[in-house]
Amino acid sequence: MSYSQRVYEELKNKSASETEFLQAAEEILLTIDPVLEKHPEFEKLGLLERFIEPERIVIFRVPWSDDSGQVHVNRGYRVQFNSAIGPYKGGLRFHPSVNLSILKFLGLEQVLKNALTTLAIGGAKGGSDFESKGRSDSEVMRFCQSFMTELSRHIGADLDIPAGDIGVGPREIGYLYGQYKRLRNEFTGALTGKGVPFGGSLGRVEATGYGLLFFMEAVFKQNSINVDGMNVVISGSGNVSMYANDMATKMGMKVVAMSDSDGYIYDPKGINFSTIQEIKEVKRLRISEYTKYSPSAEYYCGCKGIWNVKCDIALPCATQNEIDLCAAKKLISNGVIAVGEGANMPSTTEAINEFLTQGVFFAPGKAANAGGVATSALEMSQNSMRLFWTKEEVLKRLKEIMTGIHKSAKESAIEYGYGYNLVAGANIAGFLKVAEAMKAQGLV
Ligand code: NDP
Ligand code: 2IT
Repeated sequence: MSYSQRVYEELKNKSASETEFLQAAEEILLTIDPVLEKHPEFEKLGLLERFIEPERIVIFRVPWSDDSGQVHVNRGYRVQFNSAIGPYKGGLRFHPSVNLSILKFLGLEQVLKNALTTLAIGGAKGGSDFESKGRSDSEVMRFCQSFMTELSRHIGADLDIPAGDIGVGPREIGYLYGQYKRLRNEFTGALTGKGVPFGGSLGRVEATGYGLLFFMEAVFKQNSINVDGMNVVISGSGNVSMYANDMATKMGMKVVAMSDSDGYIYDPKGINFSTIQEIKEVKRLRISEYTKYSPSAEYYCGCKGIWNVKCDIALPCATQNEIDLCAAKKLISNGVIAVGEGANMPSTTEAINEFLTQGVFFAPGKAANAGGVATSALEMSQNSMRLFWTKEEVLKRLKEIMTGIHKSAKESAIEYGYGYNLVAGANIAGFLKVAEAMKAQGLV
């Protein structure tokens, strides 16, 4: 049994119920064998065992009261996964599905993703099983204040810097930051994704969606694909999806379908970014509202059906495991040529294997969606310098970073015998950087 297989078997015994975490760990462990063969010393150093074990996990109670005075209790988490190459960095997710398995998978992916950005950031993830849908702004504020009252003991500008993820956008980051500042009595960059007037970076709100398209542009260029007029399907309609739509449209593609967790819209004329922004970001309504703005749009119940829509390019930007084998097969039979993951682990293992064996160009999330955290790191730099860069400056750096990630994933894949396999390449490039840092820092 190889070193990676042994470590995976041990992990399965130890964490049997953590299915998402096991899924993410398996994908990484099973692609880095050629690296482990080249570095036999890693086994004696227990490098893999340490790599897949979070450095620290904090779990805490979050009590808050709703507008009627009723008390609710949610569970809060922060998984500080790895600090070998920089302070812990990664988003907070507020969604009823949140549990330790999901946050550990997200934390592990974040470690490699952050390494790929080339910036000095370790990996973390956190959040709560809180559902903000249907809650008033003051309820969300009280929840955020309670959450931060505990979290503030564990984070800091040089220690751990949370940001947004599902259910945590500029509104939540604003409330979280206000409470952090009040408790710590200091104005430091302990969160990213802040509002621009109080230390946020221009371009951060667009960064993940734009970054995904910059990454895909590198994939298209590499493979001489002309995307002009091509049809794109984007799942979700939140932060990542919305700005993916904006940049895909700006690059000459046509976004024909988008979704939320209730259903999806199809518009053969192309889905208008500003309308989606108005519905989702400003009014916080459901995607079905879109049909009121566009007579050519149709709404269908059930979010999974979106993968039946014929497209050239699919950009899953909602949540984990939204593309299963059946959806992958449907996309392929409808002629999809490229899949770019804006979400974290939106394709199941079986779906990824299907894309790779059928010759679909596949961009894995930890590489393709790294633009958000990379721009968060640019926000940290600006906060430390107490300077602001222009949006042009930030987007220029973002594009360079995304092109660089594509290059290093491609080169690592080729060097270790995988050909143009960006899944293996991203895992190898990210892992090598973290592993070398861990090795140099001794047994910690
Ligand atoms: P948002 O909360 O802004 O939007 C999430 C979108 O996905 C909504 O349309 C939501 O629909 C839908 N969604 C959420 N959960 C589910 C579910 N279980 N089933 C179906 N649809 C669902 O989140 P983001 O856009 O920030 O994040 C989307 C994905 O991108 C996540 O995987 C996240 O981890 C990843 N990501 C985010 C980054 C960022 O900077 N924000 C950076 C890198 C990756 P509804 O409104 O109905 O809940
Ligand atoms: O998954 C992710 O990379 C994010 N949610 C962004 C994290 C960040 O720190 O900006």
